Amino acid sequence: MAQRRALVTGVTGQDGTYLTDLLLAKGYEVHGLRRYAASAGDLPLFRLPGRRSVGREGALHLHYGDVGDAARLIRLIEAVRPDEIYNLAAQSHVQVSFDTPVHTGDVNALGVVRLLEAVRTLGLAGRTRIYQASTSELFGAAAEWPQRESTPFRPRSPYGAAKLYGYWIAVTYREAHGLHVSNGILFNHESPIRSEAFVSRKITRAAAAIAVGRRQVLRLGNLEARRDWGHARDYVEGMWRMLQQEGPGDYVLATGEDHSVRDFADLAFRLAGRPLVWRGGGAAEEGRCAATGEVLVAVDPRLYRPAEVNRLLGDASMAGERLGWRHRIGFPDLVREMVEHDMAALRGSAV
Ligand code: GDR
Repeated sequence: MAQRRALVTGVTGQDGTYLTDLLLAKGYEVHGLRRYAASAGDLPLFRLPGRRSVGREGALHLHYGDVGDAARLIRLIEAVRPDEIYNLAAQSHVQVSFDTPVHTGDVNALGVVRLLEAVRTLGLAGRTRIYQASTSELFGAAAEWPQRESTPFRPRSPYGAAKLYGYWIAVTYREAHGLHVSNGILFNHESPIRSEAFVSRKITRAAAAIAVGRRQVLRLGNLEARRDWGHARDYVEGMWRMLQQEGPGDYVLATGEDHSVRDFADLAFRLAGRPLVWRGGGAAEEGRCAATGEVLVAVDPRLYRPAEVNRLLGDASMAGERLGWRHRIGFPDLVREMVEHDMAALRGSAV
């Protein structure tokens, strides 16, 4: 079989990195779309712990561009003629979307239709399969747990509202123009290369820094929020499986377990050797060092969101039945891997 070609937008992000590693390891030629930034360093792929694609760097091609630029997308897709496109480019931060709603809509909503329109215009509907990065934020305030493909969407942020458009325009292009486009409705997925802008890595980095005496306090927002946290390595495997199906579809990927932000902090600090005891409640809540009583975690109400998504919990049984997908890495192993990585990095034995 001829070598398969994939185009990955958002190639420098956490998921773009894990997915590129997976695709290269499977023998794909991978084309990555990245935005130009004068200060951008090395591709995160080259620093990925446990990388499987060593020796296949020659099959990776990077292209500058942006899903905001329709002409660029058309030229690039025409040149690459990919078998598979993974649209991972996004303004991915929910809180930031409240401050940048128009930009978030431009990238997360209109970016999707620019890409789909490029594939359609180029007459590649019969050739190119597309993965659209949809999200559990579509469920937002839905009052049904666990959430599955049939749960009504009720987004609660400019991020979620923009992703809702992305979801439906993908379905529309499938039904109207016959594109093989699938939505992955992914619940939160983390890893040692997650940005600190997200609560998981913010916690593990801080727990490690506090444990080695380089920092004193971690400030968090809502400790009660509950999420279904999995590992990004498992989730990119699910993305790939969606595009190996004869027909397109929409699939939830989740672990089926939820934990609070407090649970995450509790476990991370325990693994870092500084177990916490919790005192107070709401904005006065504190996580104190069980041994010394020092305050290690404090609540900062400025980190509360204008509208919060209180609880997300997914049911991935459809992905289990149709894709043979199941998460392998559970919550304790995820948190352990992240804390161990951050402790090792701080001790100078960086991975
Ligand atoms: P989320 O992830 O919004 O679920 O979106 P994030 O880790 O940012 O927040 C999870 C929950 O933690 C609460 N929280 C804090 N969050 C951050 N970032 N920083 C804090 O200090 C903090 N304290 C408490 C939040 O209020 C929230 O309830 C992620 C993104 O990757 C999206 O792109 C993706 O679509 C979804 O996951 C699935």
